[in-house]
Amino acid sequence: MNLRKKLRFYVITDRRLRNEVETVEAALKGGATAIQLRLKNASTREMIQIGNKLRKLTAEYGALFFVDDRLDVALAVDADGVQLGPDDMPVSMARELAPNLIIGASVYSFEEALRAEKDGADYLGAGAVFPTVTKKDARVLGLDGLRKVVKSVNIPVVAIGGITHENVRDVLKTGVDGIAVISAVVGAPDVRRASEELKAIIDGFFEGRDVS
Ligand code: TZP
Ligand code: MG
Repeated sequence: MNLRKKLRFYVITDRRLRNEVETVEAALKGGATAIQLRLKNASTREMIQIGNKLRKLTAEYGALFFVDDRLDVALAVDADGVQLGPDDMPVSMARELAPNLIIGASVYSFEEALRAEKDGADYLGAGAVFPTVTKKDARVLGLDGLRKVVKSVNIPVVAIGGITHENVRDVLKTGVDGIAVISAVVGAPDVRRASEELKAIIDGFFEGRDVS
């Protein structure tokens, strides 16, 4: 499995915008290569129920499946990986408990990026690239900050935060391996179509056919 390639187009759920299962099915039809269940303030039982459904769907489409914050839920639903931020279980501990899971670290600064790589993360979710209403407390890295992170680590980097169809090419030019989005896809009137359009830009860029 080529992790860098599988991280190219990463869609994260947000029930403030749309139901998880409906979102994920449409995003997968539109070409998402990775999906993350991000569910704040839900019961563990509900996370597992939804996680099982998303695991089945992502397997059908050959996409990776990650669970945000919760190693226990990731293991319970047989996800491919878990996404851990600065307030979650430390990466090194998760690695010991779940040696076969892909571990993504959410980083909001250059220093956090270096530390997460040293701690053994498999990839970084780095952001916020641009200010975003989806996660108001996220520090803004900017394109220059993102470029610096990409240059300084050897593990794959997925950019997140305020990425849209309009600015995605600028983000890709920093050298990231993938793009993670919530609003641009989950908040779009037609999730499948928004996914297809974003996927075409991303694939076009990586295949050297960027027309902008
Ligand atoms: N982490 C950093 S920014 C962000 C997360 C979860 C929100 C991304 O959402 P959007 O709507 O694509 O800006
Ligand atoms: Mg988190």
